[in-house]
Amino acid sequence: MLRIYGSAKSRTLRTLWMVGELGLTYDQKDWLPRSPETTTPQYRALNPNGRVPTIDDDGFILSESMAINFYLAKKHKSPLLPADPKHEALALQWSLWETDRLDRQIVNHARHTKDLPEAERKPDIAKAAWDECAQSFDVLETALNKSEWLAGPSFSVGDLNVAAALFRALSLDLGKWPKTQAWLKRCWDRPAAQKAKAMRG
Ligand SMILES: N[C@@H](CCC(=O)N[C@@H](CS)C(=O)NCC(=O)O)C(=O)O
Repeated sequence: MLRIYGSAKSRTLRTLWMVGELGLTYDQKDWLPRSPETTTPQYRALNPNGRVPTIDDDGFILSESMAINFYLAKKHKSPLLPADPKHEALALQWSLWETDRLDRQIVNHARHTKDLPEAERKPDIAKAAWDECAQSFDVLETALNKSEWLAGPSFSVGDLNVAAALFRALSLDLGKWPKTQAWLKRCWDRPAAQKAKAMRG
C-alpha cells in the first residue's frame, strides 16, 4: 500500500496530482507542515527534515516531491515519464530548475503579500521574491514559445512538477507571459489537477 504523508495544503499537492494521474489507491496522512505529527521521532525517522511530502510505498521511504513524482511515474510505467532519454532529462531539468528558481521565491512572494498577518509582511522581501519570479517566468515563456510542453511532445512529469509548484501563480496576473499563462491553464485543467486542488478545501 502506498501511504502519502502531507496535506494538499502543502507541496504534497504535487504528489496528490500525480497519484490522480496514475489512478493509484493510497492512504493519506493529512498533516499540515510543522504540525505536531511531523515533529515526532517516528516521522523524523521517515523524513529527518520533518517536511512533507513523504511517501511509504510498501516500506520504500522517499521524500522530495519532485523525486517522488519521478519514482511513481516510472514504477507505474506511465507515459508521463518520457520514454526518450532526452525528454526524460528535460523533465528532470525543469523540475530541478523550478526547485532552484521558483519554489521558495513564489512562496515568499505569497507570504509577504497576503499569507502572513499584515504586520509581519516585508515589502522588500516580497519585491525581491517577485523580481526572481518574473525572471523565471521570462525563462518559461521563452521555452513555451518554442514548444507546447516542457519535455517533449506531450504533457509529462516535468510539466506536472513545474505547474503544480506554480499553484500560487494561478491567482497572479500572468498577462505579461501569455504562453506561460496558457500552459499553466492547460496543465491545471487536467482532471487529476482539479481533483488535487479540490482537496485543499
Ligand atoms: N524540497 C521539498 C520541500 C518540502 C517542504 O518544504 N515542505 C513544506 C510544506 S510545503 C514543509 O513541510 N515545511 C515545514 C518546515 O519548513 O518545517 C519538497 O519538494 O518536497
